[in-house]
Amino acid sequence: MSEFFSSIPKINYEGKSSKNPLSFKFYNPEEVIAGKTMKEQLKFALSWWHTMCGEGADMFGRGTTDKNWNASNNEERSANKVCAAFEIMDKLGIDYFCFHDRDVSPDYATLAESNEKLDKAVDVIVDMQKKTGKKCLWGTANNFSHPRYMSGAGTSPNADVFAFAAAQIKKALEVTVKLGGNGYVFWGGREGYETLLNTNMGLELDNMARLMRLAVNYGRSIGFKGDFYVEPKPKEPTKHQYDVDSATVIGFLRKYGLDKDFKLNIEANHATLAMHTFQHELRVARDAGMFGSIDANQGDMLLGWDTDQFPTNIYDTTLCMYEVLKAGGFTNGGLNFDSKARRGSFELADIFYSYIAGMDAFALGLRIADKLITDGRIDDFVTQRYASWQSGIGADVISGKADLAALEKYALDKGEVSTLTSSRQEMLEDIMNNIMFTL
Ligand code: XLS
Ligand code: CA
Ligand code: CA
Repeated sequence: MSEFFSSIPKINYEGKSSKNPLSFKFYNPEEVIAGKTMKEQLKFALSWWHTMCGEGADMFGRGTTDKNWNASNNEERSANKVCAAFEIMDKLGIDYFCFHDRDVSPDYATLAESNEKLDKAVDVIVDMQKKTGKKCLWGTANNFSHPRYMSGAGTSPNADVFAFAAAQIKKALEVTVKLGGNGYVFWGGREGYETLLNTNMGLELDNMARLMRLAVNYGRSIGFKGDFYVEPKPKEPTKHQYDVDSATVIGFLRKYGLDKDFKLNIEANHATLAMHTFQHELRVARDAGMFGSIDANQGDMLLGWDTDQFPTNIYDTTLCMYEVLKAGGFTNGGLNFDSKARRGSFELADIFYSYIAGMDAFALGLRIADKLITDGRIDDFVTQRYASWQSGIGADVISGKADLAALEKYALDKGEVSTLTSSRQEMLEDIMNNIMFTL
């Protein structure tokens, strides 16, 4: 197999004092943090679309990076892409990957031909998996790029479009199972609307749930035992996307009885677009018992779109890993880099610098999150802040013993709330900084 990145060596952990840009400063795969190796805690995955396909095009200009992988036609490109992806994973020590069907192999003239060519590319992946032991984190179908999906896939007004989406999902599920994937993602790229003047919202939502139920039934029938995920996102490309945020998605899944099969795949930048913090979205999922997987990237607070930048913000990675540790860690899910190097970072070596930055940012976040938890000051503060629910009237409310009349009597007898305590936000932020910067 030819090497695509001959100037890049295997990336090793060299510790925080290293000045070698092609080394990890904080990610030490075999080091145990919070009871598991960093590799097991973080479960890093390469995303096929941005890493292997994204050439840096935006609406004002074409791509700046060549991702043709020395191929002379589409089939060869798909096969070479597999080799390049496995070389990246090998050099960075990444064990997992995730993909859309059309990242692995593009659309051809007919669905039958697309399926046939996809099978060929998947065979190359299977072969590489056998040689390397790399695993599939999740698969998905691209039900948003083809013009037929202009008004959605599962929520299209056109039943033929729904049928094509279903066919693509069936095939993507088969491929995911073949690759041993433990996850299957629904991201509702165009599942939403631009104006209610032309939209039957009730029917569209019912149909989306129908499509998901069909996917669950078929997936289970072919031996898929992993988790289905919904990835919330509020906008872009559609003005109003149905899967706005975690809370909305959880309500949807419960309404349609899909909550036993589905969990959430939370993306940092989508949280930003939904006007939430990344931690908020993770907490909502965790509290509902539906935390599944993570698309790790960051947005830009000054830009209102999905910039998919490699994560370097340590506050975000820390609070993310705090939620992951509190959720008991990943099970079927993991942490994939739904991120791309900036358009100006156009050299192939930038793929490595980007992943190193992202992996180190999450490794550092994991280290600090573990310290936040073992330090205990923040958790103790929260426990203390809610202490009034442990006994007396608080405990009576929780047990259901206190009705409205009992609460009224309690309030009348007391005359006024006796002790209000400060929320101490600034003190807690200072504790967090203290823990972060004395690591
Ligand atoms: C796009 C989404 C997409 C999903 C998978 O905004 O993040 O990349 O992760 O379809
Ligand atoms: Ca994503
Ligand atoms: Ca994204």
